[in-house]
Amino acid sequence: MNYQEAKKLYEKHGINVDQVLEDLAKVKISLHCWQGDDVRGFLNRDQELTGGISVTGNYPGAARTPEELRQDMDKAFSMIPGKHKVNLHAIYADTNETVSWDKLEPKHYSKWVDWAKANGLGLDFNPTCFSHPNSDDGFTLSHPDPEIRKFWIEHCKASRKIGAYFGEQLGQTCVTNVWIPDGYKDVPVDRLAPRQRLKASLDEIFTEELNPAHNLDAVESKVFGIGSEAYVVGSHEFYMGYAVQKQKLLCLDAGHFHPTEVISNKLSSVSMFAPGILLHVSRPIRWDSDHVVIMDDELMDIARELVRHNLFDMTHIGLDFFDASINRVAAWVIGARNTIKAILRAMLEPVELLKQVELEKDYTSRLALVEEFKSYPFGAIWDHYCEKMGVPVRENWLTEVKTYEKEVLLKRN
Ligand code: RNT
Ligand code: ZN
Repeated sequence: MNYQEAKKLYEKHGINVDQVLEDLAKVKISLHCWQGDDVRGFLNRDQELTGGISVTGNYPGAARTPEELRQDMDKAFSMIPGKHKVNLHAIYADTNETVSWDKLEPKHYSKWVDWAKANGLGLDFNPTCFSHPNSDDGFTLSHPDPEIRKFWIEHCKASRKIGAYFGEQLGQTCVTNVWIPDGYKDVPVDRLAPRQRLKASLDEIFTEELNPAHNLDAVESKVFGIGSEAYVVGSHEFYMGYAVQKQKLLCLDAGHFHPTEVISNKLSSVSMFAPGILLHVSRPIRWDSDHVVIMDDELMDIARELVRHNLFDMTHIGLDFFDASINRVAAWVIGARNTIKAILRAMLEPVELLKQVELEKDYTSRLALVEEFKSYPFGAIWDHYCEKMGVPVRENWLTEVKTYEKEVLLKRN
């Protein structure tokens, strides 16, 4: 089916396809830089990845320098429709200086800002509270030692300032997201004290008011990590409470809940009480495995929630996965294209009609229509959108990735 025919089918249900494509072009995805080099960063390249997260695979071609990482992201963006953002971690500082992580400054990231400006990109930020000797025993902001705690508090304060600098320089709000790995491998006796320390640390980090047009703070929970199987200090309840009380953005990572618990079912509730939401769109397989995002039911349900309740103004959409077993540029392209495609699919559903039949208790029609719409020709609209936005249509991008692999990536090893 061609675009015009597909468009007509949707228009029969009152869906304005031109408007949908205009709205879709405004949706920004924050592309996580850490997919490009297996979460290594540049500050301390010899340090192994810690924090209870893990990257598997040894596909050739990982970026080794900031220049290579930016080159790879440029390539990925040339295959993703729309203007987006890049999500940096503190370990991705672009500097020759040896600088302690509690002393990081905006200047250490100025080359990222130059690049973002030149490419019309926004930037988001994350303090890196792992892969460092001061996090070796599994605790950072909730550490019992005030000296260690202080180090991480200063690192997070520095990170917020870097975020504000991004926002101010780029004229686009930066979301600075705090995630820490703190927790116990085995059943703790005192579950309260670490949480009290974490709260006190966060309070100190957030003391300085920053212009919300430049920087917004987010906090990210988790249910368990490798080495923190029994207890995670920053649990969902902890951060849900914190975000509501302190009016911070709540980050929902799709891999951070029990296997049958989904973040799509949390968005409506969180939207009522938190001032904003940060999404880490990811794909857990059996655990928080951070697989590349595919077009599965949960991705569709996340997209549907955003569309049906029009949560786009309050929700910042970021990706969070790391797969080193496939071409890393392809991983970005697949995950980002799927996320955008899922949002398009959700925008092409007859939301008003569906809400109406539900209200009328016509659950037969609800089920029938939702199921029929699953095979409506969104692919034809998607192809048209890609073409209009000047990016490869369908799997044509794969040829470009293969060429890039041969000409650039394979020469790195
Ligand atoms: C870890 C969290 C966190 C990290 C990144 C690298 O479980 O999901 O968001 O993936 O900060
Ligand atoms: Zn995450």
